Order: sequence, then C-alpha cells, then structure tokens
Amino acid sequence: MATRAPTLPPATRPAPDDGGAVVLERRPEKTPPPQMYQVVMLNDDYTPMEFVIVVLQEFFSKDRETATRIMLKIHLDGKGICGVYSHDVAATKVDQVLDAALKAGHPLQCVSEPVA
Ligand code: TYC
Repeated sequence: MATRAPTLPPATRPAPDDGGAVVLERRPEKTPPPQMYQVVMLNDDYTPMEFVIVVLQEFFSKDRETATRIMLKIHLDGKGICGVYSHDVAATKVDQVLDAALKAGHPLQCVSEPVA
C-alpha cells in the first residue's frame, strides 16, 4: 500500500525550494516617512520688506506674489513658514538666509523646526 505525505494547510506548507523553512506570515515592510522640517522666518522692525521678498524668491523659489504674501504674513503675525524640507535642506536654507542677511546688514532671523 502506498503511503502519502500528510497535506499541510497553505500557511505551514513548505515551499519547494526553501529547504523546509516555513513562512507563517509575511508583513509588508513599511519604512516610516522621514521627519520633515519647516523653515520659519521671524519678523523684526528693521529688515526691509523688499529684502525679505527677494530672499523668499531666491532661496525658497517663490514667485513674487507668493513671496509678498508670505512676507506680509510674517510682518503681521510675527513669523511665517517659508517651506518644508528634509533636515539637511532646511538647515542649508536657514544658513543661506542668515548669511545673506548678515552680508546685507539686516537682523533677519529664521529657524528650522520639526513638523509635528
Ligand atoms: N517688519 C519689517 C518692516 O516693517 C518687514 C519684515 C517682514 C521683516 C518679514 C522681517 O521676516 C520679516 N520693514
């Protein structure tokens, strides 16, 4: 009489070429999205509005209308978001703004902070 191997349920049945390993469950690997950082510009009483508009255009790729709107928001609210970037890009933007402000003799400040 021929003996037959017992039939295993699909989850525990060895695959033909895996040396007998049994895969009980496959979870799709999920890489969490990287922490993003927003560059926040602060208002002051001395930096000319035009300088802020040019900075927003040059370093944050805003068109003139958008740059003007963001500048006015900062002027009225005390601060405003210039853009959201990876950690290194945000740090570079902050450096670029502070460097340009220092060279032009303006006290313009900006910081980067993690987006919640
Ligand atoms: N408050 C400035 C002024 O009246 C303009 C200004 C706007 C300065 C935004 C800084 O981040 C700033 N000249």
